[in-house]
Amino acid sequence: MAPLWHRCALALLGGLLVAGCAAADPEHTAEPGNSVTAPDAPAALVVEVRIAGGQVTPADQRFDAKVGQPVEIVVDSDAEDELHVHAAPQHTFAVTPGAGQRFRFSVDVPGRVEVELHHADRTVVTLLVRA
Ligand SMILES: [Cu+2]
Repeated sequence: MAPLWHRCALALLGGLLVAGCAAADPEHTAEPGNSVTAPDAPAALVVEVRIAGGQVTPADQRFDAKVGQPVEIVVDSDAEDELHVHAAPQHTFAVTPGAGQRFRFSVDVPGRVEVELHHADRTVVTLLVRA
């Protein structure tokens, strides 16, 4: 009786362990939420942009970035505008009045990438993207 109980417990334990491992894998690979699967993918570059009373900050601030690095533009605005990322492919985001609007993208091609506000007619950020 004891050996039988022992075997069942082991099988149960083994089953739990296998289930645990199987469940952990897809969770892990889906974690970053983008197509970059390199284990040492760089952390997101976060840039805060403020539009208030027709004034825009920053003004053409330079940042270094890497190909595939997530870039997040966080916008506080009192006006509607259009955020335009001059990358290939380009990205256009609609800015509305409000705080903490998050626009996320990554750049696939190395080079200079200007991020503009079309209505304010300002370049807020230039990304220097390296391979
Ligand atoms: Cu533009």
